[in-house]
Amino acid sequence: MATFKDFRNNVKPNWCPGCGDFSIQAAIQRAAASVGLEPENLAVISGIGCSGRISGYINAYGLHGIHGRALPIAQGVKLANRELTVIASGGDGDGFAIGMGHTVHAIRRNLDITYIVMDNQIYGLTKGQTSPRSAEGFKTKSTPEGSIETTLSPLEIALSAGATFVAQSFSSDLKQLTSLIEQAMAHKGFSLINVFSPCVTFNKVNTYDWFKENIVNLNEFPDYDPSNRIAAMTKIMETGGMLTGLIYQNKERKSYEDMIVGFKEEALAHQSLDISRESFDKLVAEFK
Ligand SMILES: Cc1ncc(C[n+]2csc(CCOP(=O)(O)OP(=O)(O)O)c2C)c(N)n1
Ligand code: SF4
Repeated sequence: MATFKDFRNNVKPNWCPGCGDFSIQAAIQRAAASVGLEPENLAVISGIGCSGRISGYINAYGLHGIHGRALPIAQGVKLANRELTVIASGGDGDGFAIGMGHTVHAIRRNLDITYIVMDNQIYGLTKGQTSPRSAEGFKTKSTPEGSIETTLSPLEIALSAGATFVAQSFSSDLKQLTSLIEQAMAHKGFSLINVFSPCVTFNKVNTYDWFKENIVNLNEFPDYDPSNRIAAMTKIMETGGMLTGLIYQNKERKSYEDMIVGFKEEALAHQSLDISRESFDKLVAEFK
C-alpha cells in the first residue's frame, strides 16, 4: 500500500520559502495515501499561477493546463476515466476571476471531482495584483488607491450554485485540511475546498498571523449541522466568510456520472469500442 512518500517526485518546488502552497501539496499527498490510493489512481489537474505548479510536484497523473481552465480539463479526464480520483486545483484568480464561469457550472454539474482552491487573496505569479478575493481598500500595483470592488464570496456562490460539498481550510492546519481532502475524495459529487494559503512575498496584509486571528473554526459550534443549507449560508455570512471546516454536504444528490443512463463504471480505455457492421450501418442511415 502506498504511503504519502510514494506521491512525492524529485521535482523541487520553486515556491517562495514560507508559501502556503507547500502545505496544500503535503495535505493532498497525505490524503491520497490515507484513502488507499496508488499514484496511478490519481490525476491532479491545475491551472496557471504559482498554485498551478502543484500538478508537477505530485507523483500521479498530472496536467498543468491553461489559466482558468483546470475544471473543464479535469471534468474531461473524469468522464474519460471514472476509475481515477481527480483533483483540480489553482489559485483564487484562476478559479474565481478568469475561470469563474467554469467554476459555477462545474459546481452545478456535480461531477465526482475535488476542487482545491489555493486562496492567497492576490495574484502571486504575476507579482501581486488585486484578485476577486482581495478586500476592499486592498492596495496593489493594479489598485494603488485601494480596491473599490466588493470581495467575492466563493462559499456563498458555491451554495447558491447548488454545491453538494463546500469546505474551507487554512494551509497551516494540516490535520483539518488533510481530513477535508479525504472527505472530499470520498464524497460522490463535486467538492469545493477553498484553502487560505498565504502569499508571503506579495500579500503583506493577509499573513499567517492575520488568518490565525480571523479564522472561525466550525469546531466552536458543536451543534452545527452540515446538511442544513440555510444554516450553512447563515454561518458563512455571520463569520464574514472566514469559517473553516466542512460547511455543507448533500449526500442525497447523485453525481453527474451516475445520472447518465448507461454510463459505464470502467474507463473508456478499458472498454471495447468495437461496433458491429449492423449497428454501424444503422447509425450511418440516420444521417442520410
Ligand atoms: C489567459 C491568460 N490571462 C492572463 C494570464 C496571466 N496570469 C498568469 S497567472 C495569473 C493570476 C495568478 O493568480 P492566481 O490564479 O490567484 O494564482 P497564484 O499565482 O496567486 O497562485 C494571471 C493573471 C495568463 N497566464 N493567461
Ligand atoms: S509569489 Fe506568493 S504565491 Fe507565489 S510562490 Fe511566492 S509566496 Fe507563494
